[in-house]
Amino acid sequence: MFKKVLVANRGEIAIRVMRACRELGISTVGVYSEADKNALFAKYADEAYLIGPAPSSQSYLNMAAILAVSKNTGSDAIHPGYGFLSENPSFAKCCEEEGPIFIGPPSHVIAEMGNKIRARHLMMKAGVPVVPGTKDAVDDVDEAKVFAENIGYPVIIKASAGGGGIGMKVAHCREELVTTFGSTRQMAGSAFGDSSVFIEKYLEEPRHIEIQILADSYGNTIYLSDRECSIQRRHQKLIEEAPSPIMTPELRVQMGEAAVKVAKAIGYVNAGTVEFLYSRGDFYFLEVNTRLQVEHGITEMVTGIDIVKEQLRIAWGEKIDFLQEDICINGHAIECRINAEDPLNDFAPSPGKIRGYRSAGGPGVRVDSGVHTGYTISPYYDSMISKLCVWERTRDLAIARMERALYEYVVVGVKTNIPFHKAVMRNPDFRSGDITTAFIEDNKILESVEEIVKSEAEKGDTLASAIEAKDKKVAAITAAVYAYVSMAQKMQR
Ligand code: MV4
Repeated sequence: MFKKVLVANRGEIAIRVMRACRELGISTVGVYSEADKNALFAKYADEAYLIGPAPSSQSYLNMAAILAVSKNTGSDAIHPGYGFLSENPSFAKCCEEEGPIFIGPPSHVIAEMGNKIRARHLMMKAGVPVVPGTKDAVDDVDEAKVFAENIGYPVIIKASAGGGGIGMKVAHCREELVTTFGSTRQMAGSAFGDSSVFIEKYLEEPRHIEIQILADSYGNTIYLSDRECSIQRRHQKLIEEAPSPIMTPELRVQMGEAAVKVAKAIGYVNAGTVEFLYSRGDFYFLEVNTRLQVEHGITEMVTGIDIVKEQLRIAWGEKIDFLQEDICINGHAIECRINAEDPLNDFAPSPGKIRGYRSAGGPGVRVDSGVHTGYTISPYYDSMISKLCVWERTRDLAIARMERALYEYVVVGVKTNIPFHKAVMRNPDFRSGDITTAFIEDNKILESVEEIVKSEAEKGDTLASAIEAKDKKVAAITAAVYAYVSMAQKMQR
């Protein structure tokens, strides 16, 4: 097994990867920006090095600096986590050419899946259902009109180099198509240096269901659980669950086998995710995420497989030591992403110092976090401060457990989206499993969040005045004490 792994990431995911390394007896190298000098992950690493100023372009995306640390520390491999360099084919290629081993798929797979037109071609060839759409790039607006009017509006125009919701626009009629077609191409050109776009039938209110896969270098490819990721806002997922409330044993096999077909068709190795849209009983291939995903933990909870350890073993050249039939889905897991943001102010980021912090715990609760009391959330990075995951035998029990955990979770000093999650857990549509990607817009969820925030604010008035007290030390202690005391807060229904 590797002796030393460099983790080219920050925050909770850096810690998650280092935990797996530690359990496997691998020593860890952290890299951090000036803004993260005091961050927990940099302390957690066996050794850690400054790689540049706070902006990601100069630190977490700085390939030369990261490769230099790798070389100087004698690291055998690099784990990129998610975001940053995780889906950058040039970085993976650099690693392939100069060693250390890149813990992820081969660079050509990352590149091919980054090209959505190419990905669609490969899927069609492999016999995997794709959304009805153009086979190739559409270069002029007349061609776009012909296609759209054949298949019927609404249609969606997608940049071939886009993905994850970036570089796509919907057109509901001819007039909209004409303007949108030009603007999407233009945007794609300037954002990705590739203006090619393709067009698909736009599926309204689909569900977003994805399949976690693992593939080793010996042709063994296995699907783990599916995940329902429909509760998102502007392509930022907020809540995920495994399995999807609509999943049946038959559909799981169908989608799982489609995902394995996808992986085999492209020569996939390591952990990956195949995203599908599900609408009215049918599912369609969307894209492949060639990285470890934020929400991998819920799949770990329902399968018992440690996905990060599997990534390390596969990259080291080991065979997957279990079979498809060994995988069974046990119970139900839900993840709430805890973000430092204000759900009542358009989810605006709320950076600053955490004055009091106590995360949830107890049976069936997993918290992956990179923060603590006294930690300052930097405005330079995304606002996620932790992932709260719960497991229980059934979906109803898991929802009750999540609600309980959310009431235990205390963050003082910055605004968080915890009240949003509380509102969703008691929302009747969520509870019945009736969720689509339009959930947040459709559901008057924000009114319910407002109510929760208001009633908690009344209780917290004394706290607020303490926090604002001039004596910072007194304020911090008060906040920390409050964090503990509020554990005793009764859950309101
Ligand atoms: C779509 C779609 C409807 N019809 N394609 C957004 C993210 C990217 N992976 C693909 N996306 C979509 N593609 C067709 N033909 C709706 C979305 C979409 C979406 C997908 C998954 C999760 C959330 C979403 C939110 C809005 C739109």
